[in-house]
Amino acid sequence: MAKVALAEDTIAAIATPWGEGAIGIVRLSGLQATAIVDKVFLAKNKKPILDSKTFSLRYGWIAGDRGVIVDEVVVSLMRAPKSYTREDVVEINSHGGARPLALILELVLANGARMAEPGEFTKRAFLNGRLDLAQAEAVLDIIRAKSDLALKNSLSQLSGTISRQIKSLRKNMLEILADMEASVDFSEEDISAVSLVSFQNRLFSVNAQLKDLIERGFKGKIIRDGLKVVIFGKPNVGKSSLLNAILKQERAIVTSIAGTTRDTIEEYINIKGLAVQLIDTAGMLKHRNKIEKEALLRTRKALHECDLVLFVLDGSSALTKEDWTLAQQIKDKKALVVVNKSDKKRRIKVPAMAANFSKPAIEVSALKGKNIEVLEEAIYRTVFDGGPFADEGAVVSNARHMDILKKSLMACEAACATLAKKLSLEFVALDLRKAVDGLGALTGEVFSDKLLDVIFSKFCIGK
Ligand SMILES: Nc1nc2c(ncn2[C@@H]2O[C@H](COP(=O)(O)OP(=O)(O)OP(=O)(O)O)[C@@H](O)[C@H]2O)c(=O)[nH]1
Ligand SMILES: [Mg+2]
Repeated sequence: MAKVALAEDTIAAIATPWGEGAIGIVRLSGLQATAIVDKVFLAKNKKPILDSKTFSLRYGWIAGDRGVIVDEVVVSLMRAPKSYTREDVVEINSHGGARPLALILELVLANGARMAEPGEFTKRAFLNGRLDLAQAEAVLDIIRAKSDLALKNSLSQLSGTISRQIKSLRKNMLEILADMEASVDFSEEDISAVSLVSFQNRLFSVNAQLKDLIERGFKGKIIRDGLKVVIFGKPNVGKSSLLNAILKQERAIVTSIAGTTRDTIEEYINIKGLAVQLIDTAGMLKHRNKIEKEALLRTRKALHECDLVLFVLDGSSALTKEDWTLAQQIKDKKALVVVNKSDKKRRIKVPAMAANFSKPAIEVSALKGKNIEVLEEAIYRTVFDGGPFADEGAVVSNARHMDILKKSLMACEAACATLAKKLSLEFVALDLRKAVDGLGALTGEVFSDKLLDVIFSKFCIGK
């Protein structure tokens, strides 16, 4: 990537959320950051920020026209290049109210700063080479993390784990490309069969690495967005009771009347750091009125969108035709069979249920709260069956990154197919080049203004 010259203008924005808070921050970045702040800041020790050391704090006041005090503040300075943006960054820490912050921002804008665009501080960090694109996107994922696992994954991405894997894979591909392009100058006869096999093996290895990244990316999506789990089963088997038992609160209405639950009920829980969305559904098979018709539609939609189904059976009575009909609807989904009401006399056996539906089965009592932790562990394991997350390193969790990986894999597979057809290496190289450029856009080794706009417009102003 070409070295980008530092931007000429100095940007400013309120960096803290709108509303009341203990502290609010107006942040500036750019060549004029210190000079602009000096125009509005009265330091208690009367020394200008311009002369301050980097990583220092100054106490004083922000003053507007004719020296009218706007707020009492602490100003911090981080000089280029050791700052978030690699430019001079000054942060004015004021009281966290909407008025002081707005007035301070107005003052710095009136004195030469420009209002920052969404994500412009992070964009500058990227353009100035402090972060690559995947790392810059991790900043947004950290802010939006819904669970500890998501946070951990994004922090790892920020530290460059994903970028290193992608860059090394791309370097590998560039070497293959260079060797292919060098061979293009030779006639077909001069390229030995041995070297063709070697190209083939090298491409296979690249393909395998891309596939592995994509497969692990499925976990990444769940880490990032949470696991959507639907509680499904015929009326009265204890679906709502199970929801309540997992939540440890009487959230859903439970009665002995079949068809109690109509609307889907959605709640979040945290299982070992994983965000899990639990959805209780209506269990009727046929509707008798408009409400039940809508209830059925909602159940179907939830089933379609979920990552995992808890298929609940009443363990105290024999299986019925209804159970089998519902089982048909989830045969292609990832699911756990939950044999409920284990506190009553058992009429069905857990291993037989696992065999019947070809899914793992667990026995619980929602009423007595028995075996609920075992069920939670099983839910967790459907995502992390290989063991705890810590052993797995960072996984690709960003939708843009996944899309690039999938397209790169398609291009690499096309390169393999072209090679297998014994077409000229020139054509193979053409396919491979597509994959290389795609991966470059993931980390930002290759980028366009349009791509940066798409990425950074999702950030908040001030980040
Ligand atoms: N003994 C026993 N009874 C249970 C258990 N779980 C649920 N029940 C009872 O079964 C009945 C139905 O429970 P719900 O949780 O409402 O069942 P549901 O599957 O949500 O039913 P619908 O909403 O009608 O589809 C209630 O009387 C519960 O008290 C259990 O583990 N043991
Ligand atoms: Mg219910």
